[in-house]
Order: sequence, then C-alpha cells, then structure tokens
Amino acid sequence: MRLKTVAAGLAASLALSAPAHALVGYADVVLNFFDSGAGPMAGPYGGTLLGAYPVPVSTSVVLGTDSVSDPDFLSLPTGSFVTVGFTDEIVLDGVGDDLFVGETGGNGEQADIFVSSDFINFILLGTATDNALTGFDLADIGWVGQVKAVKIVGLDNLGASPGFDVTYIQALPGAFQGVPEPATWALMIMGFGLAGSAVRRRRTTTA
Ligand SMILES: [Ca+2]
Ligand SMILES: [Ca+2]
Ligand SMILES: [Ca+2]
Repeated sequence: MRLKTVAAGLAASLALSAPAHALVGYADVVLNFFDSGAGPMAGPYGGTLLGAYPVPVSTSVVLGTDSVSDPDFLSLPTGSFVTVGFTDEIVLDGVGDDLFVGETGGNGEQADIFVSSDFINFILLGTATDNALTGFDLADIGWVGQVKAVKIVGLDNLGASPGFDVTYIQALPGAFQGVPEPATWALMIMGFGLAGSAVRRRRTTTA
C-alpha cells in the first residue's frame, strides 16, 4: 500500500467534496461462495486470529470492517472463491488505490482479485498477498464505471488454516460516492421526466 498516495487521495477527495457518509466503505453482502474441495473440510472454514482454526465459519465474516476484538477470517484454498458486493456505496476509480483486500497471518498466501460491474463478467484486477491490506488502483486496468462485485479466488493451501485468509474488503473515499441524496434523486427524476416528455413531443410531432 502506498501510504503517500492514499493520504494524497484522502486529502484530495476531502477538499473536492466532503462525503456525507462514512469515510471508508466496506463490502456489505456475500453474493456467492464456492468450495473447491482443496481444503481440509467441506464448506466455508476459517477462524479467529486468537482462537481455533481451521473451523467452520460463516462467509459473512468477510463483511464490514476488521476489528481487533473480533478478527475472524474466511480461508480460501486453491480454487475456492467468495464474491462480495457493495450495495450502499458507488465504488469508482478515484485518486490512487481504490480497493483493498485484507488477509491475516503471514504464510505466503495469495489470491487473485476480480471486479465486475454486471455480476457476469469479472476482470482480473491483480493479486493480493498475505498478512496485509493489499491496495489496488482501478486505473491500472483502465477500469471505467462502477464496481458492484469483487471476487476473491484462493491460489494456494498455505498456512495453519489452508488458503488465503480474507478478513475484509474496503473501498476508499474518492473511490466511491455515497448513495444519492434525496435532492439528487429529485434532480435525476426530473431529468428522466424531461427526457421522457422530449421523446413524447418528438413522437407527437412525427405522428
Ligand atoms: Ca484509482
Ligand atoms: Ca494467512
Ligand atoms: Ca491460510
């Protein structure tokens, strides 16, 4: 993670438009999970940093923020994946790194990170490493538009809990905009209304 770039991004986005919402967005829904069978047990497993592992866990442990008091994780052995979505943020390419994937425990694990705007086509963004919050810049792949889903695919069976140990997925200010405010919605609806009446006028004219 390039701290200077992140700091510059933070400063720039705060100067341009103070977000009305939280400063950092987190993936908030699990869309899909696939168990490749490469791990030691069927279904989602992982654990807590100070507890036992590998143990069965809910895939939802990857949602929301990381917490020192509750550092649970989902392990993804080779070929296993989890797909998460951002439903209360609009994730876009902002200044510097935009998306971050957290992994706990340094055992050399890696995962390929894919992004999608339509839940169908997933584009490779890069490879996340172990024991860190790996940052990705959407500009590096020429990404345009909104990231609605992020897919994390485990690449190995390393560590005491085999596979890539996902803790959380985060988007930075500048990389997302809050859900449109009521005033913005009103403007958008007015815009649609105007466009609609223009079409109606043209239709009337041609008729
Ligand atoms: Ca960016
Ligand atoms: Ca690990
Ligand atoms: Ca592991």
